[in-house]
Amino acid sequence: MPRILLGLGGNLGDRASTMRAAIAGLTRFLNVSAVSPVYETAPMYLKDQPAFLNLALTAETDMAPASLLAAVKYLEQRLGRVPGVRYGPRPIDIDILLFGLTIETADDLTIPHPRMAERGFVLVPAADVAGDWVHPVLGRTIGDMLASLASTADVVPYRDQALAMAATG
Ligand code: PH2
Ligand code: MG
Ligand code: MG
Repeated sequence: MPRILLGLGGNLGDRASTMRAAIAGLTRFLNVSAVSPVYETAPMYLKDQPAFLNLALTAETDMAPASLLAAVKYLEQRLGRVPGVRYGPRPIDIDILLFGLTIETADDLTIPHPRMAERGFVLVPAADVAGDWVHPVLGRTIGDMLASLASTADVVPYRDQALAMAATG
């Protein structure tokens, strides 16, 4: 089965319980194989908003990328996400980062995720669960991309790991 890497983030509401509910929701249609620790991260791009919680997970699925995207969008909505400004605050964001060796460029879905290589909040947790995974476009591992970041000082382990991880059992 194809292996996928997802990035989760959120900065509105009860961030840890939303993260936990998101993991639980994903396990209903994906075979989740590894969940990273949770990190508290400074907002990128739009800096004047609350701090995020971020994590990454790997899973296996037979779904097609477009079906996976639809399922993930539905889950985001169910967890309270409403349309908002780009890069702005949201209770939950679930991004498809890598999908096996798939390279896809559609209007609503680009795989690999086009901005993952510049994001500490993506690469730090992703390296915990998929450090050796080679990005099919850049030809570099996640660990290697992480090592190229200027700083990851604003990505720190969240104080209460148990809160978010309880869902994975
Ligand atoms: N998501 C964004 C924009 N900025 N910053 C952090 N720290 N974490 C995020 O998940 C995040 C962000 C848009 O998806
Ligand atoms: Mg995103
Ligand atoms: Mg998204």
